[in-house]
Amino acid sequence: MDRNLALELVRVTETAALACGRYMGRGDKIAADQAAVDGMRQTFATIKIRGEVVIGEGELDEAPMLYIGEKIGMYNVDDPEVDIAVDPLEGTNLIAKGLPNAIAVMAMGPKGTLLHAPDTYMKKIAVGPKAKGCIDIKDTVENNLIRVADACKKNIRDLTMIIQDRERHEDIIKEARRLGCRIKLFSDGDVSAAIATCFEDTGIDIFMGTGGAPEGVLAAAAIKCLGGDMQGIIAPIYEEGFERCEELGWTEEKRKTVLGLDDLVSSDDVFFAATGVSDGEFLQGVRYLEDNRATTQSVVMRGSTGTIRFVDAQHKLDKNEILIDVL
Ligand code: VTB
Ligand code: MG
Ligand code: MG
Repeated sequence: MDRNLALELVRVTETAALACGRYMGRGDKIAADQAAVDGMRQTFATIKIRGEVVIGEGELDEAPMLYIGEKIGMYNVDDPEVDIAVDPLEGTNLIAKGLPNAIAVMAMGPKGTLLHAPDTYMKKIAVGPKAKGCIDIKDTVENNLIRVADACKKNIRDLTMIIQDRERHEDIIKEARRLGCRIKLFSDGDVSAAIATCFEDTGIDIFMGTGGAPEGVLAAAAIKCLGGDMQGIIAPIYEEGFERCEELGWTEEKRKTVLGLDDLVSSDDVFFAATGVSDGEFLQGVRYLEDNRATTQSVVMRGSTGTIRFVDAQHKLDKNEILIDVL
């Protein structure tokens, strides 16, 4: 895939972020999400790809745009065939309440390389490059923390775990506390939490817990580019999740499989892009300025070369056709 697609993808997440950033703190997560979807979809239409959404906003009947199976891009015969994973607004509750870490996010890989994860939950563990090869999702919290601490040349009490504040994580949290590990609880948004393990200045060493399976594939794309490590297990919680799994062929037997980084994202030639909507662990949120301007901060990554770019942009909202339309 052409390396210059990286900049095209930044435009996609920037537009989504600019569109939904307006909804910060307004208590309307549905309107915020819709704005992000509209912004993202319009920008996709300008990109030279033959894309198929494999991780999207849902099935066609529940999501009219960016639904799973939707064909997106300019679709010229010479354009590369790609899998697309999107979450136009990851953290709809966060933006509705004006809380940190909401992002607009997407990943792209050659056709057939992004896991078609069912729309249910995934048990996950992730670490940064230093602890690559040291995680085992089937092993105890204690053994994982011992190995990660070792790899990071730290004591467990110097490690920081990030984990979503949910009752389902009670056992992990209890165990991490018993071992003296520092813990950062977050309310929503586990894509940015998982990726934060790979940026040293976040101070976060390990991510554990059960969150969205689609979010797991998005995080894996970034972690692959950043040289970190991740494992997942498809783990429905509610009845409907179990039903969805059966429908999609994720039988009880298949759900026992430990999905490694290469199962989640099978090609190195993967792209990942995210733009901050609210301020977060590694991205600043959207700012709206005087004179119809706004700023965004994004990160774009390319797996094949391992290049990570942070892109600070200033946008003139009344000069860009798509922005005029979605804002
Ligand atoms: C997860 C997580 C997401 O919502 O899907 C979570 O991956 C849902 O968990 O990042 P609950 O059902 O316990 O709320 C997010 O946090 C935000 O979409
Ligand atoms: Mg979403
Ligand atoms: Mg989400």
